[in-house]
Amino acid sequence: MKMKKLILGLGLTGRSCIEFFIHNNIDFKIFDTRHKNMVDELSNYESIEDKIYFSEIPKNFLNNVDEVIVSPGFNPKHKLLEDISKLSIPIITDIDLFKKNNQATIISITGTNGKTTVVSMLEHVLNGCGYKSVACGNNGKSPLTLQGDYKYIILELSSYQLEYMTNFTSHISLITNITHDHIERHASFQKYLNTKKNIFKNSSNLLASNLTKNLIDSSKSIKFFGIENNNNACLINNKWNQNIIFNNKTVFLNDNSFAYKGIHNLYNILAVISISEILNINIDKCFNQLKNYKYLPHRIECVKSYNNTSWYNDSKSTNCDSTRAALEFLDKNIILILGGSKKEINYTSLSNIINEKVKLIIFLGENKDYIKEQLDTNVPTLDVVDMNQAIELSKKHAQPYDSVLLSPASPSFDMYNDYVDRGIAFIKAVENIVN
Ligand code: UMA
Repeated sequence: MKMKKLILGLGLTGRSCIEFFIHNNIDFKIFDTRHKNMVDELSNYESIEDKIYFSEIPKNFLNNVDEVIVSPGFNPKHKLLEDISKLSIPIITDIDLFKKNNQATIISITGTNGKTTVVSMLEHVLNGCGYKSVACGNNGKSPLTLQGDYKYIILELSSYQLEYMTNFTSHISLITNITHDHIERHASFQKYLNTKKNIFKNSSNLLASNLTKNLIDSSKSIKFFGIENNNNACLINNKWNQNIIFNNKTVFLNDNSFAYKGIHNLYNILAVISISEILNINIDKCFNQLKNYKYLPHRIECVKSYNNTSWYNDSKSTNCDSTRAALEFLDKNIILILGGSKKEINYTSLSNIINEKVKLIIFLGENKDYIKEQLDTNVPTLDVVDMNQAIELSKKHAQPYDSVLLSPASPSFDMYNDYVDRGIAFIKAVENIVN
């Protein structure tokens, strides 16, 4: 019997695998748990219609399968994955497929927050220093779609990807931070943590921020970077550092300086400097490149200032730690738009910072009662049904020098396709209403 590859999931990942298999003349079929009419843009696939299976698993479906490539969003508890495991059919990911066919130097990055910013900052620095590099993976650029040769491939890896990956080979692996997230997928924090730590399995250089020190086995040769509590020096592996100092808005290296956006971004900058150090890139050159880095949208992005009130889009925030980072960055008197789709999160951790910085919470999204039950604050609250109403009320309550911040600490799937869609809805509502 002629054996085939089986792709699980027809999203970005599955589609990149289809292109790869067609290009390399490898036989395959695809299964997606959704009904056909729930999957977008199928018109490109009319010629391979007979290879695509939706929702129902045909009889003897696994009989001619010799390898499975699983998409990160495919439900790990799905019966088909159980059957695949019982039959001991190897399961890999698009990342493994990519690594097998590409010889570039790999830099792998994971973490609960900051990973997309770090990979894009690093891509900016390496290209600026003359090394052709690309950031791909969880940031939305599937590695299998890359064209041409690169000196460095920067892989952003989510816990969903690390769960099924088999090839962890990397020149450098880095963890930005690990806090409570994705518990519904991984069942417990410990399991989530262990999955993240997979990134260190076969790496020549291990890096992690000092925020993870208590979580990671330091008997391994991990170099930690981060900020020291008692003075302004930033430490990288407790040694080179003295030249980098910072205040709460600016980071300095000798006579050179630039503004950074919040302590969490200082950590991101230190991550990039640490990697550059391992790659033997001159620190002044790296610093100069970081100076002209443009932050990604939907992350504490100031979209409008009107009557001395500023509106910030932080739609990327899907957990408490990223919302806390945004609240820490902004001055007091914040009107916070909070909430979205429900996931297992402990919102009590936001109570103190909300009491300190927020003057009004506007709740938007299906988890508003879940958040309210947990928050211990005296801050007034309002409920709204859509983004327009949120912006209308924020405009009504804003005084000069207040900030309005959309930082939901929740996923967006109750009302939007993803955080980008939610951020765009915020920007449009601000443009239409605030004038
Ligand atoms: N789905 C089904 N049935 C299936 C397959 C998928 O219902 O058979 C659903 C999933 O539950 C999910 C959606 O379809 O809601 C997309 O899943 P997918 O794995 O097919 O997604 P891709 O389009 O391939 O995108 C994936 C990553 N998605 C997820 O991890 C859910 C993207 O990360 C990543 O950019 C892309 O591969 C390229 O590597 C997104 C993400 O949300 C941004 N990541 C999570 C995060 O950052 O927190 C982990």
